Amino acid sequence: MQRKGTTPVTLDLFADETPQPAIDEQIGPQSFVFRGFALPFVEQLLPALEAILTQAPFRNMVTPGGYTMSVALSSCGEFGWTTDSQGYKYTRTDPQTGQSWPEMPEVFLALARAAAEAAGFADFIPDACLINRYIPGAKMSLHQDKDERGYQWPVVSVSLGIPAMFLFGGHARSDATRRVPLFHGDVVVWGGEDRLRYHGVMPIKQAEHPQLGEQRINFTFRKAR
Ligand code: MD6
Ligand code: FE
Repeated sequence: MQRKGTTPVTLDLFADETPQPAIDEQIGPQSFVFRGFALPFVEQLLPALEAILTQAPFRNMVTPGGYTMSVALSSCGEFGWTTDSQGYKYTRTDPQTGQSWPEMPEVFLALARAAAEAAGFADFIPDACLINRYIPGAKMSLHQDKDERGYQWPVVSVSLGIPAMFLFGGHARSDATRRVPLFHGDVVVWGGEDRLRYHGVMPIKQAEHPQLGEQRINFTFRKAR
């Protein structure tokens, strides 16, 4: 599927980076990578993110298995995703402060809605946005996003900052994975029959982004309830 207004491949001969593939990809029957889709929103996303983080700072949570995640997490929206020794769950309040999670900014909603629509899921209204910070070396093991109450809505994942190699697998952990490089501004949407596919992120390589420095920020929007 080619989105209207898709950027053609351009080679900037003056850029010192390897040119990034600017081509949208379909990575499953109901899964898409939209290159640079978030770029028009970035100028508004970053200050909104800063405001969220003053209320709900990044923290490294502990999984039920007792392992401290290398990815630091925060959340905004009606529900936030947390993990502790008891398990994974969505909560209305931040366990660290006892306060409600910060409200989801309009620009976050607008971006998630537009990306879901481009993937064929009209009228997506996420009630949870998980915010992840990856520093070089951080990774996310293969997993399914399955703590939501239903799976009729997609997951919308926005990448900002330094690049990552996203792994997109099948319905069994042992299924082959496809490697999808993700760059600043890219958005991945998976839903419908692909909603429960295993996915993960390979260890982040050392790099520096002009706006975000040595980090990758990822937003994943879901409908938790
Ligand atoms: C990504 N993140 O960072 C994809 N899932 O590109 C995830 O799949 C994810 O970062 C659950 C919890 C945190 C995550
Ligand atoms: Fe996930």
